[in-house]
Amino acid sequence: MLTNEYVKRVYDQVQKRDGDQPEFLQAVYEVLDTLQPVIAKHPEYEANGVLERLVEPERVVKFRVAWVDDAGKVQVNRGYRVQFNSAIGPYKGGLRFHPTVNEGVIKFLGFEQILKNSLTTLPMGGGKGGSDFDPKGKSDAEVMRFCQAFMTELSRHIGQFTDVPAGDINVGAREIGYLFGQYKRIRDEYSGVLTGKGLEFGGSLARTEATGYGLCYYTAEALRVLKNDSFEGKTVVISGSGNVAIFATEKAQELGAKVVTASDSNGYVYDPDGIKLDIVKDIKLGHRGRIKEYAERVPGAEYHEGCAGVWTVPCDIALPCATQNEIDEASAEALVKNGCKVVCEGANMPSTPEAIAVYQKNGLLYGPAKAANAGGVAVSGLEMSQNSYRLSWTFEETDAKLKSIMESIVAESLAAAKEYGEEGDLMAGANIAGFVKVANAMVAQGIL
Ligand code: NDP
Ligand code: 2IT
Repeated sequence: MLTNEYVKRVYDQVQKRDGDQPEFLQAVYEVLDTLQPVIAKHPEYEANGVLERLVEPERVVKFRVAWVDDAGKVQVNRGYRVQFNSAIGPYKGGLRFHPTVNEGVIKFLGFEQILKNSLTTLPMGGGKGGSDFDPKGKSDAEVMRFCQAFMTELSRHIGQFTDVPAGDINVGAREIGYLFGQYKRIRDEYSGVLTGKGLEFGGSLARTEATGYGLCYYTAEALRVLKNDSFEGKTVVISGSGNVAIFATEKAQELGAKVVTASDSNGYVYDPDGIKLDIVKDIKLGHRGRIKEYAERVPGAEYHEGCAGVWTVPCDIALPCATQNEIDEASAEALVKNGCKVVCEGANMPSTPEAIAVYQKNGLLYGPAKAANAGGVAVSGLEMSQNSYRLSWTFEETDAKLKSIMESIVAESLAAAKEYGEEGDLMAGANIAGFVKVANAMVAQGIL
């Protein structure tokens, strides 16, 4: 609950200005709520207007993306880039292509990204972008023309020292390749302006795996420190079957867990013997198929329509890796009832505030997205370093750096939580640790 007068005032203002952006309000409320002890202890933040500046993006770019489909028809989409905060580095964050994208969704993602990037300890500010373009059912040529049209405008606003986009939902290696090619053509410049690039043109080893692997490194470390436990022998429910879900499944299996589910926006599969990841990869990475196909190919596996049902599958650990607000109060209660003790978030803001309240009430180990999924952007930061050095590190070297960053995020979060009287609270700790660094940089740089 918001009790601090300054925090309340800032939130009221956000509500007045952005009342039509529910996801953004949700992200801001959670952060402001947990920052209250910090604000009370540091009057310099109010004196320097840090919070009212933090919740207002430095710049929002919104643009028309016109392209021609395979039938020769003109299509028009909306493009966005929210350059939220550059206090500790160039704007950095992914691009999402999905029909649900609007300004409020991009703003919630950009706001979360500020604190997430700060937690990685790498010099990256916060940004996010995307479009309401839906790549489902589009040909490669259509996706390419869309990406070229999108980058033609975006290229005016980004650059290796100003703003470095990457992937997110429906933006993977294919899209990053087309976007990179168009940037290079327009600017006549070969630079690390995007991360998640192909290995042949400046990409980093382990970036593809980074978010999913990082999520498991974070979860394993939190389990070790807080519960003296591990993934070994645990049953894990994972939602989604995209980039994050696939590599979270791979690492959880490697760490000795049995992952029993995979899902997409249509439904979920349950495999009591453990998900065969080569089949999921063949379906999703091989031919962009639907997860339903898994149950047609694997004897003993079941397919269920409706993606929310995945949270009714009994498990020890749940790793939501699909999208925002995918776990509501009822799903959280189903998880608890069936014995789940740990929820760590691969997706951005996958739990509603009511779901988080259920985790807290029942003493679950809860690892919030901005900490638990920071591995993707962390290795993006490492990709930027390698591009600057004009060299590339081995998979092992990059993966070891990722693991150590994820472990340090757990430690930093717990230390911050303890300092402000919230011992063991990974959510408050992540928000506080991420915020303090950004806030101090904002104060030091003057009123901007
Ligand atoms: P992908 O596009 O690779 O996969 C997304 C998966 O989530 C698909 O299985 C998709 O199903 C499912 N999904 C998407 N939207 C919905 C929806 N509205 N309801 C139900 N299921 C849905 O994306 P990523 O794996 O990269 O991203 C997954 C999550 O992780 C997102 O929240 C993203 O913001 C977050 N994230 C990603 C990072 C990265 O490096 N890629 C880094 C940090 C966080 P379908 O195919 O049916 O749409
Ligand atoms: O939400 C995220 O952190 C991402 N989609 C990755 C961003 C990045 O710049 O790698």
